[in-house]
Amino acid sequence: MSQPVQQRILKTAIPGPESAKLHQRRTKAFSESFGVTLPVFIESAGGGILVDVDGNHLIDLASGIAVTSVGASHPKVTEAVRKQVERFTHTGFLVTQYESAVQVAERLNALTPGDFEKQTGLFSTGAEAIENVVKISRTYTGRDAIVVLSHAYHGRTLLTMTMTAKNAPYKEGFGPFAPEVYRAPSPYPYRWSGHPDDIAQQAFDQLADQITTQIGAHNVAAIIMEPIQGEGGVIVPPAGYLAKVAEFARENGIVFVADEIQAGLGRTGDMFAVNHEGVVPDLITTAKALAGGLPLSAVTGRADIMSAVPAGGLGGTYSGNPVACAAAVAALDALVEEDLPGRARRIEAIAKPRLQALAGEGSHIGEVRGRGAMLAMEFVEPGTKIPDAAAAKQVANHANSNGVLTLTAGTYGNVIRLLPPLVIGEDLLTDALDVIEAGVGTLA
Ligand code: PLZ
Repeated sequence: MSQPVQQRILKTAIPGPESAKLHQRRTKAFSESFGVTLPVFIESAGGGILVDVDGNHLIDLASGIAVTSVGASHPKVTEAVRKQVERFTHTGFLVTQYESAVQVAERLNALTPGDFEKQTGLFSTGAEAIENVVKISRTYTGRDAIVVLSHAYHGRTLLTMTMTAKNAPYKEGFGPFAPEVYRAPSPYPYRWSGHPDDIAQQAFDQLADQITTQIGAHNVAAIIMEPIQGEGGVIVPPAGYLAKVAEFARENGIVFVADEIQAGLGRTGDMFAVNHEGVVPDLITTAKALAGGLPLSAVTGRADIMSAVPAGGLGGTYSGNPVACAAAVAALDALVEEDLPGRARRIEAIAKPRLQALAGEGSHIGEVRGRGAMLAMEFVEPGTKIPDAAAAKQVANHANSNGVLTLTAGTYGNVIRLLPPLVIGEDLLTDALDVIEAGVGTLA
């Protein structure tokens, strides 16, 4: 099927009657413990558009949480998937092998920063990649402790929710949590005071002090951080912070891991977010954009670390599923051939100034931040830095009901994120920004 018309079209209220009917069935049949941003049901999607069952064309500023960077139906991806499902859907890479898994590994080894020998392991979800990066780092170092940051998001499994910072809804009632996970303060330039250089130094000093005096550097297996914290509110660390941490890790035999599951693979305007700062992690986790919408995740990095676990120690029934691998080869090719990091930079060039124009004196928008197509606005009570989650919700609701799908985020729930597919057309993006501007205009 060809891509839907790349235009915002509203035929009914959002959600429309057909979506409402399906949602009623959902409410009865499907666990109510899963949230939903906008209770519409989708019939087709591609480029920057989602078409719902009422025929509305919604502009997609969510990408299914930073997944469909190449769009939800990139012709190369759908063709690769179609061909692969006709050949076979599964063998189990632990049982018998196929070339596409090797191709994905080769591509990731080449695309990730660092001119040393690299290897990759494939899994299915982001949380699984994080779980495995912990197993790998512990085996390699013979140490237990894992250091993460405040505002971090790493997943919903027992270990990864332990590593995630925010209590509700991710952790509330789900304890006891996994042991040996320690949390250092994340530098949050908007909410910390002082020059960014001082904030970087201060945050680093606190992390180093905590590791040295409370944990013992010789007990730390890995420091794991998002180079831009996504769910936490698109928090960009001050320049120099990541490099200081990477250096400290190197000096102390600690594996330095960048969780690029949300920020990686072109979204921030470079292939990896760490590249903006020239930081080379020992290991990088990827997922989301990796397979153009199919579930696939990876851990990539130094070959000696990646093969530290004895054969048989890593894997899973579906790890590196062949349909997902075929999709990933196509999606990674599209990412490079269509210069999607360049498209992300173009999105930033168009969107950031428009959003910044809405901030300023007396505004509900305290800060506009982010890189590439990973942008955000933080809402506060005017003239203060008091988080205003209601304002963010009001603007998001306005956008959603006018056919622009937006996501909220942030430890305080007061951030609106823009995570459009990198292939979104400029007219669509401009139209979406007009709607957001009108939404901000509804705030008293
Ligand atoms: N690491 C940096 O952003 C997933 C979570 C959505 P999974 N973020 C979206 C939700 O509410 O469940 C994420 C991430 C970073 C790890 C993960 C986890 O990836 O594929 O959701 O397991």
